[in-house]
Amino acid sequence: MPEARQAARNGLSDAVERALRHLQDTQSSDGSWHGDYGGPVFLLPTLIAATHIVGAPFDQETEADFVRYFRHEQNPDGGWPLHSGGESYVYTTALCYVAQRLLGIPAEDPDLRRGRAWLLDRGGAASVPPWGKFLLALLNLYDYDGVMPVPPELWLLPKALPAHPSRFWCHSRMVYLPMSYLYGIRAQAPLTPALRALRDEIFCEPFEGFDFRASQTRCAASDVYTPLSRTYRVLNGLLNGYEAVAGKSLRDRANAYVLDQVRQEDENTNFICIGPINKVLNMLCWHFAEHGGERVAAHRRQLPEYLWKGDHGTHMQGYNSSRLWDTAFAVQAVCATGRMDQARAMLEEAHGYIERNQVLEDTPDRARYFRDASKGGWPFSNRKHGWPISDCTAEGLKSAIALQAHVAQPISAERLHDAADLILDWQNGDGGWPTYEKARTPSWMEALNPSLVFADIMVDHSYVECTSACLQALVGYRARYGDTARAARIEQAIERGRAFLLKRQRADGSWIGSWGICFTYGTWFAVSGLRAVGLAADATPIRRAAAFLMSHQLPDGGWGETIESCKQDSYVSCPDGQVVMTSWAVLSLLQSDQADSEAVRAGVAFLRSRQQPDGGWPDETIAGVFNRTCAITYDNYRKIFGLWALAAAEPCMER
Ligand code: LAN
Repeated sequence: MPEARQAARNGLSDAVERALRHLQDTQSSDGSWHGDYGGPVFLLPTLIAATHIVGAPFDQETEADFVRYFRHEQNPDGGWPLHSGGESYVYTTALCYVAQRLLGIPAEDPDLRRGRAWLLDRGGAASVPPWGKFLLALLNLYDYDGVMPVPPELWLLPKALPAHPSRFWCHSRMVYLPMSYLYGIRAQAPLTPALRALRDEIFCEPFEGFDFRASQTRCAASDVYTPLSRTYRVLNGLLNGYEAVAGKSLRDRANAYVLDQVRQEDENTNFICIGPINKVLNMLCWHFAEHGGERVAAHRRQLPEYLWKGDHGTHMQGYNSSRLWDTAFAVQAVCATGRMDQARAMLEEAHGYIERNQVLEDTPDRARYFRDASKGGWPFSNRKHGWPISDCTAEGLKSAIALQAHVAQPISAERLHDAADLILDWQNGDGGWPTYEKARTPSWMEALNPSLVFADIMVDHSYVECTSACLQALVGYRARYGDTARAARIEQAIERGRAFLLKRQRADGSWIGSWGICFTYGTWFAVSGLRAVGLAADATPIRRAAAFLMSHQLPDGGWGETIESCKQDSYVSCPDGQVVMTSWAVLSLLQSDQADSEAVRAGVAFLRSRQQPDGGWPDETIAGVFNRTCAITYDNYRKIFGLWALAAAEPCMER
């Protein structure tokens, strides 16, 4: 055996064992892995604003820990970033400033002074992007004249219109829903001395007499990623015209319609809601509609689902955990080690979590509430949340199949058939898979994105990651249940999905990722998907992918990308290798004809050099992203993908 290979091999199985044990040691009692799902900084101040309006503060200890979080996230320039570690935004600076004031920090506090100076230098509240202005209006810190109109009546338009709100990507739809109600009733907190003081602090001009209407579409350059389209500007003019003449009876009807939709979303999700923003806004709807009452209380009871107490304070997470997703990956990483017997107890527990958290029924009256089928799907977090997702369903199905022979009570074939059916139904016309729902409107509807801060929020496009995961799941399902009634549909779906992935490969051999940073993530998914559907390790697309990855390997043997890759649409390296991205790159190369290469050996050596005595890996740059601009933390990725990459490399190194 050549010396280099021998060196690479030495101790590798010990590293795998240690990583495996670390995974085992950190498994939660419910069989899943729990970790921080933070990162976005705009969530906590939104929550604090809402609880202030509702008049339901947190206990003192928690509030002090919120402040600790804000202090930790503040940038040296005084501002607050959109996501941990990012550059300062006017949006988050205004919101974090206001939230801390509401928590009782005085305006003269030196950190708040710095924050205020940064904000006022960039135009103050008038330069806050639309969602921020909306929140300020709720707090009575902005006039509704300065808020881009979101009339609830749009929900009453003919459903066949491509711009009907029911056709938006579900996350935008579910945020727009409560927003349109709150806008429709011009919901506003009563003006208190504390709020009056804030009006003097966050504006560059006196609040009284300020031309709010003219400020509607104003936004600081630091915050703009997707400028308002001309189409939206025209639409915004029309909506303002409509607002001037809107009649009471239609408004009342629209409000009642919207509130019923809000009610159904709350009930479908056990008051967790699809995401953190609509969670908070739905709670506010009930505060204003029912002046408190049982629904507000039910919302408050579920708030802890979203909170995470970390080393640097307590914050609001981007979802009510990533448990199902992480558990499905953890299972696959363990299976890659081949040490099923040794890991039997851990796998049994993990399987239990996956089994208990499959969604077993559709939501009630689902057509009326614009919901696709859910039965058989898996969510990202837990069953209580209730919204199944294409790739979470795929990863759930893959891991359930992988564990069938290793657990006492495997999930029934019926339930796996349901999952396969759902995956088949979700495939988009272009052959790819969306996140939650089959695309309901053409891609050009992105022109109606009013957020300025995010991209790709209007349409549930087809994604490389979702497509790859669904293809892998269908291939696994076909191998296990080849002769079911769906066989022909599966063949066709696989063919179309494969064509989609091939078409999305870029000239440089990479694929862009949308939910992880960035090209290493997208390329890992695409390579795994294409290999699963039958491409050979030396097929041209796989070779091109390998060449792409190898061209970005860092001198330390690792790979690392920053969120700038997502924003700029081209590879932007970190100075040093990162464990998660290195793992994705190694896992991709291992599936190519470069499995036995210096690049892989150096990647594995990098991973081993970073492994800690307990078998885990230290914290590093954020690996997750959404809507191109906002990073989100996947706490468990280091230990899961680190293990997976080492385990997958083990047999190659031993050849
Ligand atoms: C998520 C979390 C999970 C993620 C994956 C399953 C990993 C992905 O493969 C598909 C997309 C999905 C479901 C996803 C979409 C966008 C979400 C919901 C998030 C990143 C978590 C938070 C984010 C949500 C939009 C944040 C709220 C902010 C708004 C702009 C509404």
